[in-house]
Amino acid sequence: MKFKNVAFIFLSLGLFSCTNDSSDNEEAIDIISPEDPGDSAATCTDVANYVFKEKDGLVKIEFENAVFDSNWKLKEDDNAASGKGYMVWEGDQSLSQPGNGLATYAIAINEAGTYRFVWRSSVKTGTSGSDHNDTWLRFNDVSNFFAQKGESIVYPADSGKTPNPEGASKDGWFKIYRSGSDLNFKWQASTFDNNSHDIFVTFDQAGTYTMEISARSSGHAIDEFVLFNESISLADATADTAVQSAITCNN
Ligand SMILES: [Ca+2]
Repeated sequence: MKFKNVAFIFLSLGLFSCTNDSSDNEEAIDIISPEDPGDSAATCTDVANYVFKEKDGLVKIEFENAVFDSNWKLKEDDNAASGKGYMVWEGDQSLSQPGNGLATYAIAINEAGTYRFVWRSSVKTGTSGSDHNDTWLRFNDVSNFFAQKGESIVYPADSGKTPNPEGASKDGWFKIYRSGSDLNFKWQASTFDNNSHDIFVTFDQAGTYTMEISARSSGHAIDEFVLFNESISLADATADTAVQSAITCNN
């Protein structure tokens, strides 16, 4: 009974604190999160207002948690996909022109630094691992968006930085591909044709940044993605047990 009473006191203090915050700031922040359901009466219901919160050097987001063009289709036919399912582009291919089928994610970074980007994707059209295997990605408001393999560092074409990768790149966008004959969902994000470079983003200060994706290959299916800093391994960041980022509302 004593423990229950103590818990009740803390809960009460927490609610009192939230109430004060709300009255001090008209833009009260609503929270939904698997680990912190927050006030059940104030959840973020409009995906257009989602802001994903980095915690302990990790951002982990279900790809389907964004506003999409109607040619991006939500599919629930693959049990290997997490969350509500995965998105697959069923519109025209846009192999040389990024910006079609655009979707954005607002990401709140608390711990500045360089984060590696990886997504979990699959090939849903054809039987080749080198076709229908890529989508465009851009971070246009960060201090650095680059790809690296050993000593080799490349920047998106038209970003004002060089060198640029071999293969498609334009207007600050990288073509992000997966490779290999295994077409099922797996964690991989590479750019630079036939010379797979890993993808990195540097956030030089805390703040909310915009990640953009746009359609390139039809049949490329994406389930989720992560951004993680040097404090976390790729294995830990992409583990099923890694917690999805908490979501707040931007209004
Ligand atoms: Ca998903």
